[in-house]
Amino acid sequence: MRIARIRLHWVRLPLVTPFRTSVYTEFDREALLVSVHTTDGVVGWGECVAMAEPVYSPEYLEGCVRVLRERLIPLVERLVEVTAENARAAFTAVDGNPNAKAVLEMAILDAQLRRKGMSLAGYLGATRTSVPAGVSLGIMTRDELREAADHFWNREHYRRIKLKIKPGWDEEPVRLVREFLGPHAALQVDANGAYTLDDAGHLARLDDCDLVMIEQPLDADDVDGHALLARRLKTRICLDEPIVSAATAAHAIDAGAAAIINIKPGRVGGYLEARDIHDACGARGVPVWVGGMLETGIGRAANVALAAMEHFTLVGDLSGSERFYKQDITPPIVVRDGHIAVPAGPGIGIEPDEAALGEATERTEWIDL
Ligand code: OSB
Ligand code: MG
Repeated sequence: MRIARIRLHWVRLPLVTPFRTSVYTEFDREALLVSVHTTDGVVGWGECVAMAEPVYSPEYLEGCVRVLRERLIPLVERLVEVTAENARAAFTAVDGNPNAKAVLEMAILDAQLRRKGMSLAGYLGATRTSVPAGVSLGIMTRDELREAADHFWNREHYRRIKLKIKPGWDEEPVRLVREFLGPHAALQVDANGAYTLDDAGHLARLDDCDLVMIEQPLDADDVDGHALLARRLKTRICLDEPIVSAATAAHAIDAGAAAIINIKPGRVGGYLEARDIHDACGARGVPVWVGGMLETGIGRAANVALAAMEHFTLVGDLSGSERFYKQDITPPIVVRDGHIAVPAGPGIGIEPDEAALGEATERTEWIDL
């Protein structure tokens, strides 16, 4: 496969409601889509999930653009045969920057699979034909929370609810939603690193709420702290931010810091590394789930394919398009009976809707190879 041109698309999608975590509030999703155009006329799509500002990880959108333009695209240009596997190997010459690597690897992989007529799920060896939907609810008022829980649980039949928590917004909303949903609903929380080890006693108060997990209670750097905290909690700890590779996942598990791993392809440098983390966790008997980054239909479709793999036994942050967007840039991802169908078409199995993409696009840039 050879690539003739690559196009960067800056898009902005207003969120149906602001999304608030312990560290930031998002009103619009600013995303970067990358399309690779092969010499034989195939187009592959990727979505960069870095945020506009470095709030969740050190990467941010314009930094990704610069790394893509100046480092990663030139590396692809030098490949004799362009494949996702070869691009991944070439990208090791660049330190860090997983979101930038992931979007280009994804677009190349999509083109490569479309040329072969193979689906991403098929390529990953995934066998499920649908995956359960899960929703991540930001920090909001009690009334809004009750309404959101009612909407996603009772009306949309989502299979799992995740609450963003922080000091001052933890035990009360968790008990409120637990009571509202009943004892058997899959409920979990994500602190995005908002606590310290001194909060262990306080966090132990959540132990009787039967949470599926607590995600990233402590700072991303503090793997040792999570291992200590794990001994003081009954609730299982899941790591998100610090897991950047199969090696870091294995280390965190072996150190007793994580009983569960959240896999986000962007955070780990692409779907190939995501697959390796899945395999490493599976070998250790550690369940995994697919995390979300407020993806458009492009990123969500690919994440649904990933979630169809064997060891993704916990429900992911996989919601329908309408959870975040009034108008997605693809035909909408739909939740039916609490599940999302795994795309069966070639590549990621979905393409942007031209009119919707045009509407959301602020500018584009062509790069000739
Ligand atoms: O920690 O999982 C997180 C969004 C942005 C940054 C970090 C996180 C999230 C989410 C989004 O929780 C969930 C989703 O996309 O459905
Ligand atoms: Mg998280």
